[in-house]
Amino acid sequence: RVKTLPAGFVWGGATAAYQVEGATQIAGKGKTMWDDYLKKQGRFAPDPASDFYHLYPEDIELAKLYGLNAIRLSIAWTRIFPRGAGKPNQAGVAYYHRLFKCCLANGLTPYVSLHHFDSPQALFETGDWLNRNNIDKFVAYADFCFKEFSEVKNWFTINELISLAFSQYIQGNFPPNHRFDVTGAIQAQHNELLAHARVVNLFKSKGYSGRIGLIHVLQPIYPYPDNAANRHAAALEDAFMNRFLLDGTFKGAYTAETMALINEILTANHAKLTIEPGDMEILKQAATQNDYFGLNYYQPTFVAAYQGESTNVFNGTGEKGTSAFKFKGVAMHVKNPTVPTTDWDWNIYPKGLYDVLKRVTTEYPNSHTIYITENGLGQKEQTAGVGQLLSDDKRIDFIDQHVAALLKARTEGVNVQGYFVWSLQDQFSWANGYNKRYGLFYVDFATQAREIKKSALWFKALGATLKPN
Ligand code: BGP
Repeated sequence: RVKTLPAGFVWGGATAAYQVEGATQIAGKGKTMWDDYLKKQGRFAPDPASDFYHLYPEDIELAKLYGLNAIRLSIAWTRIFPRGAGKPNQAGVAYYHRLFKCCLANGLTPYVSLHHFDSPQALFETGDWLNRNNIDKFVAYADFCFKEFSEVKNWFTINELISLAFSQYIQGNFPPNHRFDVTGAIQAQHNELLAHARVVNLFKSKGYSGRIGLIHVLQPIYPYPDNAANRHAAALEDAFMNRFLLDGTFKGAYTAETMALINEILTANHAKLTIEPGDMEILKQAATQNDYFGLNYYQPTFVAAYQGESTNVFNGTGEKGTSAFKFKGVAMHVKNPTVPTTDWDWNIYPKGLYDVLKRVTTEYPNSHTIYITENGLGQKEQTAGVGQLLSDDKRIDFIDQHVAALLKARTEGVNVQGYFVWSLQDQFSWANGYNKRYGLFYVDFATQAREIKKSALWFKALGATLKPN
């Protein structure tokens, strides 16, 4: 399908600190909200992950060798401020300087997030994003990073605001594991938006050099079958999963139509959202100041109307067909039999990427410059053996179809400037553990040996078509 990439296109691989670094107990690092939780859960541990803390030179070398020109990284807040605030930990600061230096020396532009699901345990205990004092701490941490890491020119505040809010308070598969705590989920969305907006406003008012934005995962919600009741259910779920955050980010206001849908959900669930005086001014000020927009896309959801009690079953093991989701007064997820799914019941639907790109461009002009900051296929894989190439044709097909969809949107005027595959190398998955692999490079987690997958060769071949702008 895809034969060439546009001149100047950003062609990268994505990582997140906690999912790749390992080394969670060394060099003064503080605990995140995951350390004690994963220990107690006993399913899998955050160490060694992909031991990127030590092996980053090798992974960056591979990325360069296989045609990438950019890399998504995140800074672990607790390497810099072990308890979220206070005195910076110099060993952590030095580590990220070394890491960024290595990226730049190898021709990989670092795109760096400040928060990728890894809130400090000390702040998590006081309410995480639900405690507004923690927003002040995030702003101080961001300011420190902007000043300290001036070699970074591309920043993102928070990764996937909805995934945190939804997984923590609705689905219950991230700590603190609340289920259908609708008040928690909507308040977390609003507070995360505030945190993002305050950091953008600070970045601009202090005149830091470089670009700043945030990352949303967009999940188009389609009625299935298509009828009036299901269309309304789709509008409700869309408001909760996408529209509230897009409005807050790029309009700096929740429109009356959005709030009508949100209020319908809040009423059905006896929930409430608190907006304090001054909040909307902060969002408004930031809405026109985002330099770019990181868009993650994996899959759409097909929904039907649902008025019964809320229930959900999360497929965290890759046993096809085990997931279920029903949200009172919102929608239930249904299977569209014409759409293939992964073993984790994720719909494979490249047109959804085209649809969300068209949507944001039409409805949110302030999202003017877009990067696909995550997209990829998770599956179980086994080593092909020494000197052998691991065949991952399904992944190649998946990426190929999605890059084709984004290039189609681009020819129709959507300003997409780059694509980061999730993920650069295999890493563990937050709620699924080590057997859901996404990488261009296979990681043997026992020996930490890297192996080349066929998708890396495909990536390299396309990277070779890149001409500078
Ligand atoms: C996104 C996250 C990533 C990554 C990815 C794949 O939501 O930003 O950190 O984990 O999804 O999801 P999963 O690991 O659940 O398959």
